[in-house]
Amino acid sequence: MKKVGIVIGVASLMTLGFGLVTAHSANSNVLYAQAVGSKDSPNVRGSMVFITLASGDREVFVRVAGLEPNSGVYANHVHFSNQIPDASCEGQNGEDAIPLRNLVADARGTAMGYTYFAATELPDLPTGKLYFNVHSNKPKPIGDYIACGNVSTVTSGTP
Ligand SMILES: [Cu+2]
Repeated sequence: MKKVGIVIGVASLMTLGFGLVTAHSANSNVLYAQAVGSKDSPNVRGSMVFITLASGDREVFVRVAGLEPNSGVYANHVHFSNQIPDASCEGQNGEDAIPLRNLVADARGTAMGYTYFAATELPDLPTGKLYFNVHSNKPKPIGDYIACGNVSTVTSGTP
């Protein structure tokens, strides 16, 4: 079972040290991932939208479907690697992660999540590739991934 390293808190994020830091721009920036189910969970699917506002604050919206109805709480993260530039769903090789608010499956097996980071809480993002994982909640609270989507970027606004 792949071990997942989870970064909790800003201090940890900062000590992991992104020399790879980009300055805030006046543009808003949108990251997006469409997650598809793993081999063992082909029905799970979802979307993740990660918005950086012009202020530098960030909002993350997640919707996941295809979970077992009322099946509890699911961890979900944006994964990356400080060691390699090309972390991906296929590799599941992003040992670092930005934790998002837990998802809770409803009676239809759907879950929605919203996570907010003030600019000071999450001032910088890694420059390497990112992917979005939804994790199984069994046999342990944060298990193997059950759905994943590689993250792509859309930039808008006046340069
Ligand atoms: Cu994770």
